[in-house]
Amino acid sequence: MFIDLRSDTVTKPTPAMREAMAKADVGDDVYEEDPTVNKLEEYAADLLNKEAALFVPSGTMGNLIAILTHCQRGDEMIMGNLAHTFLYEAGGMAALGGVIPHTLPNETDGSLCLEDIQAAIRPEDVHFPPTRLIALENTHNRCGGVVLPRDYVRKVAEIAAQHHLRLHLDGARLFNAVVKTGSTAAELTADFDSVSFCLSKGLCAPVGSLLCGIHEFIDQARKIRKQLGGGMRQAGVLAAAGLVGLTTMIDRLAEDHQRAAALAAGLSQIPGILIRPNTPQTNMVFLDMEPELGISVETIIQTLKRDGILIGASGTYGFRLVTHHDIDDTAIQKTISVFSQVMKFLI
Ligand code: TLP
Repeated sequence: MFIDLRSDTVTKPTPAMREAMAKADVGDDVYEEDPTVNKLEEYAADLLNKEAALFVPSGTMGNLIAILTHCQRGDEMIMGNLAHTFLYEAGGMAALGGVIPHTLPNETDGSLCLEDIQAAIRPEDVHFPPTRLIALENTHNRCGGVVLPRDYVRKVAEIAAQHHLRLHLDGARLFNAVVKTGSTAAELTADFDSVSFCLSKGLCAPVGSLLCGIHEFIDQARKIRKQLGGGMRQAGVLAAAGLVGLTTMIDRLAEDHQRAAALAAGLSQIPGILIRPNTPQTNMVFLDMEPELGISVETIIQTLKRDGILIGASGTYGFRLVTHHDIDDTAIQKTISVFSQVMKFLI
């Protein structure tokens, strides 16, 4: 059995989820007749204090549907150069929506400089694509699983409102931000026109995300989900697991955060290893090797794998280790000790 720290996406459904899946009431969700999906959507909308929600197969599809719903072909959206939607969603916004990503450099805290945002908004001019949307991410994955400050979000929302732009949140790990800050999901998402969040990461459900917003937005989003082939039929078996995740697994994320802190503390003692500044805040540990060691990331990944530990690469000299439900204290201690031996051996 591997200690799999590559991502929290690797979590398996819990016994309670499997039981709920087996017992789920189902119907045809394209007809909006799946009672369990309807229950999940209502629960999610209430939790975020939004009018409505839509169950979608993945975080990637949630973000894509949001973009396609807010934007027309040729529109521009403002986002971070380290945003998941820009880096890791296969360019869906451009490939399928003809939407142009206008990227701005992400600061280390996951934010975009407010002046940069102001400057990126296009004035009305025949030469320019219209700016339609700003997208933020919370927690911010590539910036280290960091939490976006609420007062910052408020300021971005003010800019968006001044310019009649829509504001979308990729909240794949929104509940990690909830647990970290002690704010409610509704508070953290109040300023956004649309929010997507994932059930299949730290919350352990096998599949699915929710896209939330006003009724009119969700009605259009439902049509676009159908266009993309994301209309599911007896999806209640999946929604049932999602409901278990949302009702019982949120508080538990605090354990992942504690273990990430313990992991970072242990790894920081290893010569040649540098934990990225201001991290970990939630369940992700990002670290770099001192470049002068001349050790390749792949060598470390393969050596650790031989010892039963899976981690991911991040950049030329770096790694990402993500804690989750299947990582206990013993796994943390073993990872620190094996990593330390491997580094000693290679230096
Ligand atoms: N992120 C995955 C990989 O794609 C990198 C991971 O292992 O972290 N938004 C954010 C912020 C994400 O981190 C992810 C998944 C998604 C969206 C997409 O979710 P899925 O995988 O459900 O399409």
